[in-house]
Amino acid sequence: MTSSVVTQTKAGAQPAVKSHPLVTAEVLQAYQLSAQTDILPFGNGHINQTFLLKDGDKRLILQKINTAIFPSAQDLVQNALKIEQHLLAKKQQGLYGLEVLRQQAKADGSYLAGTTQDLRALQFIDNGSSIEVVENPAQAYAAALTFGQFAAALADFDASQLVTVLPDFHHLGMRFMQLKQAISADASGRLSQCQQLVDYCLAQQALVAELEQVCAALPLRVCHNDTKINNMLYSAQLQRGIAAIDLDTCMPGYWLFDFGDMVRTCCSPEPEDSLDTEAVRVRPEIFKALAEGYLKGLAGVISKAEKQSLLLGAKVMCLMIGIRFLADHLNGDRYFAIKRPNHNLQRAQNQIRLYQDLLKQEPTLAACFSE
Ligand code: ADP
Ligand code: GN1
Ligand code: MG
Repeated sequence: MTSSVVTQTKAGAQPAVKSHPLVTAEVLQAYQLSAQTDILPFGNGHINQTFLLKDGDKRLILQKINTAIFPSAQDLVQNALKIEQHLLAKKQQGLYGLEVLRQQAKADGSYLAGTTQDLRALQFIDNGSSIEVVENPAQAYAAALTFGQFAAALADFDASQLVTVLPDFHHLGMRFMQLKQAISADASGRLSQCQQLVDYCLAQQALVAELEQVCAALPLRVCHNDTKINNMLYSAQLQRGIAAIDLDTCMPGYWLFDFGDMVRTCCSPEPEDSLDTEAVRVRPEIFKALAEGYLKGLAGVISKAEKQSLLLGAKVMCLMIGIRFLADHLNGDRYFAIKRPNHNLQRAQNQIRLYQDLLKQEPTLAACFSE
């Protein structure tokens, strides 16, 4: 079993440097940081590039937004500011106990920096820890409670204020279409290497209709849409959640997606790219703790139909990310950052294995939602 990787956000995992091609003197100055600032590559995100900036006691998170994926950095910041304002108001009324992720303005009051205006800063949330693998049910409960409380606080937020930055992000039918396009193009000549996995995925398309039918009866909600375990922060000793972070994908959706992504990233004892696929499985005690934590966070807000849809969300999210990794492998790794050859294929194999174990355990896991 792989032990969890803790990124104590007080210190970066990689050595600090004093200069970086992206973090120029102008950028530091714009955010009122000195030329002595330490720059540390930070976190394990697949899309954006994240740095921790340390200037004496001052700390900021700086991110280069991947504009190949998020074409408008401005839209991301505007969405995040609206969510921030809503959560801060809730906090003031004593209705939200978590830290609020806050965008950091530059000295001139605007938010974006850099020659291509794709850098943005976030206030550093102190004493937070993020992990890659959940170790026990208490950690799973805390993560799900955090995302549940975040969703509950946004239940009365007017989602039409948000720009849909990634249309059809969790549209399973569209993800199958993208996989089929990648198969037809076979742009990197990799199809023959993974034909079996491709065939298996294509045989799962019945889930598209099932999902559409279930969603038709559910309310549209403001969703986080990327509730993987490293997109929340724990307290230093991992006893409780302190914040939901990485709000770039906050858009209208269904809560089953957010629950599903938690199952996807918490239930396995292995990280999503582990090569030990034999060890990839759904730990039922973690699943149960996620269900309890999420339902607690959403108590009084979540409907019976939504509650009954959560297990489907787990299947959909494991399958969907498997398909996305596989399509990206076939396309030549154009979307998700990779650290080794065949990384996306390995991620796909891992996540499909998790999906298969979910199918196997479905009847017993369903008991978590029966009252
Ligand atoms: P990406 O979009 O690339 O996934 P994230 O916004 O998730 O980037 O940030 C990457 C990591 O940086 C997180 O997993 C977390 O460990 C850390 N992090 C991000 N924002 C903050 C913050 N405001 N305070 C403390 N740590 C943060
Ligand atoms: C990406 O940015 P990050 O690493 O938090 C991706 C998610 C995937 C996840 C898989 C905008 O999340 O949808 O589920 O990788 N984000 C985007 O680990 O595509
Ligand atoms: Mg992230």
